Amino acid sequence: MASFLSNSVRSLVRKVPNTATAQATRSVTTLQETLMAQVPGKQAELAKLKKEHGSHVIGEVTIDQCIGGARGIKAMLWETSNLDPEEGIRFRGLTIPDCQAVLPTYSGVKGDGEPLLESLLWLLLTSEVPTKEQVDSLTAELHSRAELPAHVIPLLNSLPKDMHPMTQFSIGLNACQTESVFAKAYNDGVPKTDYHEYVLEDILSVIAKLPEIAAIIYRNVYHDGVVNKDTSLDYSGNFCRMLGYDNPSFDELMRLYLCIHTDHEGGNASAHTTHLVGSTLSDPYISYAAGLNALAGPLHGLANQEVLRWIQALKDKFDAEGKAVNEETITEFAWETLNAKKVIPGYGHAVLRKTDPRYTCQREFALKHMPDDELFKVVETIYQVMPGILKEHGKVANPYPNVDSHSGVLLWHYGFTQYQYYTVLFGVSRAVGGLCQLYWDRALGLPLERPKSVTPEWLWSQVKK
Ligand code: CMX
Repeated sequence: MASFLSNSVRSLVRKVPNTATAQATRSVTTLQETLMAQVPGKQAELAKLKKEHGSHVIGEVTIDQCIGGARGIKAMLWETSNLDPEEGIRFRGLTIPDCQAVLPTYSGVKGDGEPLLESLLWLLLTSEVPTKEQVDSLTAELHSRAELPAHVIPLLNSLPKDMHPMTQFSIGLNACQTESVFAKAYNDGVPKTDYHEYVLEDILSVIAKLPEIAAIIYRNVYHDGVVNKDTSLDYSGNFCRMLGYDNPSFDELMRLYLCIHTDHEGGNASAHTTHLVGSTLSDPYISYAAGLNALAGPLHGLANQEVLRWIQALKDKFDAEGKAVNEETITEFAWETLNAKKVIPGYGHAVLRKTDPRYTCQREFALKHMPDDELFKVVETIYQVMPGILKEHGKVANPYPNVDSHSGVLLWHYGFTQYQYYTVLFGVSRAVGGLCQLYWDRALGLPLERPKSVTPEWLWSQVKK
């Protein structure tokens, strides 16, 4: 692919790794080759749709939707995944169980263990199920791109330990922007039709660099600041070692965790922000850093830390009162939360109307790996009572649990109890969905996003008509 790039930018593009793995996989069709072959057809297909059916009406907008956070308005093209209210997420048409059945795993045997994050990255970018060899070549490529610019580690080390890990994460990624190949290519005046080639370089580099940024923050805030890598492992396994965890079962959890948090169609705040900021031709580094800031809100990704905080507060209260945590006390605590006009973290969803399949697969992981865990049993009991409570409360459109309701408990089981950090793990994963779409945004030449806003006076004028 480097042959497409201008001379001044080519010098910035990383070299193909000269490792045994890379050499062994030279005969494998690479990710870049796969994409370059797909782009012309996809461009032509979209151009035809726009030309022949551009004026076809696909929805209407009510005043409720206009003042209600644009719920349900179909106004964004998203290639990589689709979210059905009843069925949940499909990644390029595959459900989570489908992915678990067909995507390459660490052992190399499909269905034996969780899919590798690299498998999902390949699937989301290309819509093709990769071979194990292709996945291995992508692992080697990501490892070869992982080095952080020299100024980033001292910067991260200088941040106050009590700064929220998500703020540190966003700062760390923004600071890596010095490496952006796309930003330099844009300055050099490359034609619009070539943007996607440079954006792909950045996307792979951002995804490659995030685990070390995340691990430095974790080790600085909670441990000794030392980060040890093991690049003989896959992306997730190496990330676990960098965090300081060396347990094959935890590696499997991380693989599952990183896969299921990648993408949730385009309307969620982190994906949408990445897409919006990227549409101004900001490069992938700062576009995804913006997405991380959206993920850091308690109604979105921060809910995973809030769930653990809620459960700990519940346990503290009833321990102090000498009461057990059971259906009765959970119900009492839930009503206290609701009556205080606060949300039950980990429950509800803007699109889903059933239990989130990302919750279900985490529950299955818990049943397999930690059926007797005390906190897992608490989460199970909450699941028994909470939908009924929320239905009785009467406001919530979806009384069922979402992904954030279960993730923290699994981490806690392995001694990963620093829940203020949990959203960073979500952020490592969400990069894959948001950035794979960003590749297609530029490959398909999608324009600046700029919806029309209206004033309250204009809305009144419409009603009075
Ligand atoms: N607890 C209490 N009230 C809730 C609630 C919950 N878990 N979920 C929704 N509600 C309330 C809303 O605040 C809203 O109240 P108002 O009418 O007073 O504003 C009402 O019920 C209707 O909301 P909704 O249509 O059901 O849900 P929204 O699409 O507006 O919001 C979400 C979706 C996720 C923000 C909301 O369900 C929520 O706040 N959940 C708790 C936080 C959470 O778990 N977020 C993570 C979501 C997944 C993710 O992005 O990571």
